Amino acid sequence: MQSPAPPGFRAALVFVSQKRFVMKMNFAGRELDLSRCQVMGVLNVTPDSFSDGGRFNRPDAALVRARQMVADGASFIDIGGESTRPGAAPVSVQEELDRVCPVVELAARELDVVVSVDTSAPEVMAETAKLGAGLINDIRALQREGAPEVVARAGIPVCVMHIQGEPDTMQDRPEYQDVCREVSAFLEERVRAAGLAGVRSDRILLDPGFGFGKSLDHNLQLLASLEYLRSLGYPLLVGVSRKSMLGHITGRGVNERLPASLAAATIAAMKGAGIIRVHDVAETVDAVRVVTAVKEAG
Ligand code: 8Y4
Repeated sequence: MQSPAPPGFRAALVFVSQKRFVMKMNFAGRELDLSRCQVMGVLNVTPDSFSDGGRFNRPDAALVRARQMVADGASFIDIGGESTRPGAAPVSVQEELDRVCPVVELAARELDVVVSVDTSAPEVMAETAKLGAGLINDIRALQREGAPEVVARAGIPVCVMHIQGEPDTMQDRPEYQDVCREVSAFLEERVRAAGLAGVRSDRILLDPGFGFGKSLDHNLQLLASLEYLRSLGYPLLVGVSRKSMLGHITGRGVNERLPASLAAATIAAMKGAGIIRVHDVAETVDAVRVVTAVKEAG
């Protein structure tokens, strides 16, 4: 059975039959239907990401990787210049701009894809929006001073992700009374802040933030209850690819987690995620196509 149309998304909901609706969102001129699950490829542009032996300069090497992900079926490329791994050195805004901007500009100009920018810095949001970015992906949920206003002015969608604490210490002792309710309440509060700054409600995506201040049990409860978060009325973005929750379940190292990642992506797609953020685009696109085919038969 198809789920009922979520509330709060009236403008962009188009019913195509009694049973089915499409949830369209406009990303800097590219319209995508998020009622069919889309795949977002991860493109890190931290200095260790492209040791290319001098064959390409760094932005060109990143573009080669991005082009392959588009050929593999990605609708989004998520470009990030800040490592959020615990213990990673903080990155200055200027350094982040220097890493991210050349790749955003190239990808937006050269590729048929929505360029997403993984950043919490309002300066990076503003600059990359000018260069053609179609989505801001903020793991800190627009909590930096001025971020909601910048996103409102840029006029592009934003993904608001739940995080408990700061990346450096978030995994020390994550604690919740009721993780689903608390994640949901946090996201609703951040949606409210975005709305007060002028961000339109048809430009908001939500993300439970798997692994961001959560134990294995917290992550599992959230994935099991993804429909509950969807009932807030916004499309969901989900990132589980290769994450340590999958390592805890399977006992596998980070480079042996593709089957587990595909299982988790399949579950998220079945439970209504609009976008899945992954490292392995081609494989995930196949998994998601199976989910979409089954949904459209039902
Ligand atoms: C191996 C490699 C294992 C990387 C884990 C990881 C999310 C996100 C990240 C997410 C949204 C990551 C930027 C963490 N995760 N953005 N970003 N949602 N919206 N770790 O879940 O991939 S980085």
